[in-house]
Amino acid sequence: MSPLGPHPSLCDIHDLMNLAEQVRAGNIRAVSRLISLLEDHPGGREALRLLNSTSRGTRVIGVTGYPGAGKSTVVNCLVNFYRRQGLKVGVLAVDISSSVTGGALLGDRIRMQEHTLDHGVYIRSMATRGHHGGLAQATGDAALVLEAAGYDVILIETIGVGQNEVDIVDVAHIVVAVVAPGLGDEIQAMKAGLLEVAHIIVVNKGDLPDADNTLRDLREWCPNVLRTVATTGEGISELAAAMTVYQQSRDVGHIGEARNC
Ligand SMILES: Nc1nc2c(ncn2[C@@H]2O[C@H](COP(=O)(O)OP(=O)(O)O)[C@@H](O)[C@H]2O)c(=O)[nH]1
Ligand SMILES: [Mg+2]
Repeated sequence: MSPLGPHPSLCDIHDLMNLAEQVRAGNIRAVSRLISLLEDHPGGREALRLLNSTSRGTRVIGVTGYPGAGKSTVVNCLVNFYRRQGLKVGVLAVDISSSVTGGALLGDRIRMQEHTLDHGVYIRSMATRGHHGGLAQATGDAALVLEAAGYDVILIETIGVGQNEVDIVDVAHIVVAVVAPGLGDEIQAMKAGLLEVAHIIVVNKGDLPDADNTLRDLREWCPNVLRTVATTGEGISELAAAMTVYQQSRDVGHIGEARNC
């Protein structure tokens, strides 16, 4: 069977090697096939070894937060930002439970359509159902495939609502929590969970009247809090700069494993 067929035979090492070679060449169809293969067959991880990729310094950025906070809109802005820098960008949208997110994924697809003609952007949703090795593993594997295929930045959108969430900290180098203003008591609950895993907190919807209060509240407790208005792109370059600063300081060992908050 062709390596670009639905499921290359796992027994046929030549098919897998051929697929791996096409992934390394940046072939988008081959990238999709290999990610699907890894999702459906835990044994397909052998294929990851065949990728034989050395680290390219790809940045893996996790964007998490409650539904409706503006994660997808922020991700969309970051895609535009990195594309303007000429970087290849992969987006993995993790849909932990379609019953929770409802039609959000469709909305995301429509929003992301502006990128679909751009070969420098690869967008994929990772759904819970049918994943043998767990969603965190499937997402981590997909990130490895994208890195081998030459992507410079990988953005992973997850919903941070509770125990079901992907353990984004294990997959991403940097975790950005997106918060909308006016959550009140929910913010207190988030401090104990979602915000604790974040390196940077973004108060999105900075155009709403409550944004100042939320910013002030969070800044008392975490130094790395930024305001964005993702619908206009305001604050996105500052967010990208803050992520670069964070990664540089981590790379030279100033921060180590410690969270900022
Ligand atoms: N007023 C305002 N609305 C926003 C902003 N960012 C996103 N939204 C809106 O909030 C809604 C949810 O955004 P979405 O990105 O889908 O949130 P997600 O569920 O966290 O991915 C959409 O209707 C967006 O247009 C913002 O900065 N200001
Ligand atoms: Mg979304």
